[in-house]
Amino acid sequence: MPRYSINETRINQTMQELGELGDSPEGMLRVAYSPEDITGRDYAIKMMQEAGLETRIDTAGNIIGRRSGSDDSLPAIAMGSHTDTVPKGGKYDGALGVMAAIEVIRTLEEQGHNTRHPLEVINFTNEEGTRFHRWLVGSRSMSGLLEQEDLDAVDDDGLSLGPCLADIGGDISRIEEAVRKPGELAAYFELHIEQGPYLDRSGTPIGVVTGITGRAVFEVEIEGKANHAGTTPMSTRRDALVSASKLVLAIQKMAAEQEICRVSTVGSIKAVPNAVNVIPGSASIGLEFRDTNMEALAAAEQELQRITDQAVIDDAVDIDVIRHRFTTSVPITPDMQAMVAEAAENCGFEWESLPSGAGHDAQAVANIAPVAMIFVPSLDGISHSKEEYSTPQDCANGAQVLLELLLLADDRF
Ligand code: HGY
Ligand code: MN
Ligand code: MN
Repeated sequence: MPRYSINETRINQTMQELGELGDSPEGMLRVAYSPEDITGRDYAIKMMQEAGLETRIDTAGNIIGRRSGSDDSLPAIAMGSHTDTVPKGGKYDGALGVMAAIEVIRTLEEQGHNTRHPLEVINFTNEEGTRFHRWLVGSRSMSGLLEQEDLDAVDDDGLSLGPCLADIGGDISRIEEAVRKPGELAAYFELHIEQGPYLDRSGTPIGVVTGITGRAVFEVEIEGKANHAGTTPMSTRRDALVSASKLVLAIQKMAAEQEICRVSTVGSIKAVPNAVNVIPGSASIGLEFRDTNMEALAAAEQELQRITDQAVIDDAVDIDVIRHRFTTSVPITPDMQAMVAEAAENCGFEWESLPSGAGHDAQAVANIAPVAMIFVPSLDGISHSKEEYSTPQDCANGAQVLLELLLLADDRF
């Protein structure tokens, strides 16, 4: 039996309320640093303060709510996730981890339970990385993993990160002040929807995450020759979009058929001048590879270079491969996995172990603290879409296990 019970109605009410902020008929629009993102951030701050947390925003824009423990000389145990979404995303990705962490604090307050460790609820900024093609920006800032390219990044409209950070209370000129050293946090726990099909298919309510995937992001820019669509003979064309399209299929085959890495995705494609009567003079594709094995990602990068070199010869185009970012995969240690499993069992839930195909803030925080992740099912495995859904019961189950995990860690660390 769990020591305390979270309030199922309340956690689902806060999920409902947060889900209305930045919502649209096409899905959630809380893209990092946008006005919609700010509405979600303001709501999270309000909920943290109502739970009695002392809130602050660090120079990277991360929102941190803190609750004293009986021994404040101990490092804090942190829980959290992110409230920013992908464009037209879902209501549960990230949001559940932040709202559940707040629900845990509210339950401890109601029960008058004072933990030994101070506790922190963290809402990390820009986990998704849509706007500047750099993800986990808040959690990497806190974990000392930010790179110069992150600071120099500009969005598709040429806007830089600095002013966006200022909009949400951060300060790029002092961003290094957000860094926390190993030892400052005793542990970090993240509840998250699975975003894949396995728990939903098996009917298992709780996932014990064994590791978080690595990821390699690239942009490929192709230069051909713009020309008249009606008068240019097929044999003399240097069509950048045809070349890009062949690369799209070859990149999909790298995972689907050659099994070089677990998954490969081309998520964006652009043609210039994007006019039906002009042969595209240039084109670009945005792509990513994922695998828990970093050697597989290295092999995927090699194959990408090979097929683009071949395209230069076959299609008489010029090609530039831009390497945006490699994120290292992170194993969850066996003892942290065992503690999540024990928390699930104490709550009376079946659980199963599985890796995360999605990236998470926990994989950055692992650089400075022990981490563990709890998954709950995603209906039909759908995520990063307005169809994303987890049942109220699954949301409550996850929050319940998060509370139990926190109490186990407070006793033992
Ligand atoms: O893209 C991901 O894996 C995560 O949802 N940001
Ligand atoms: Mn997420
Ligand atoms: Mn996501």
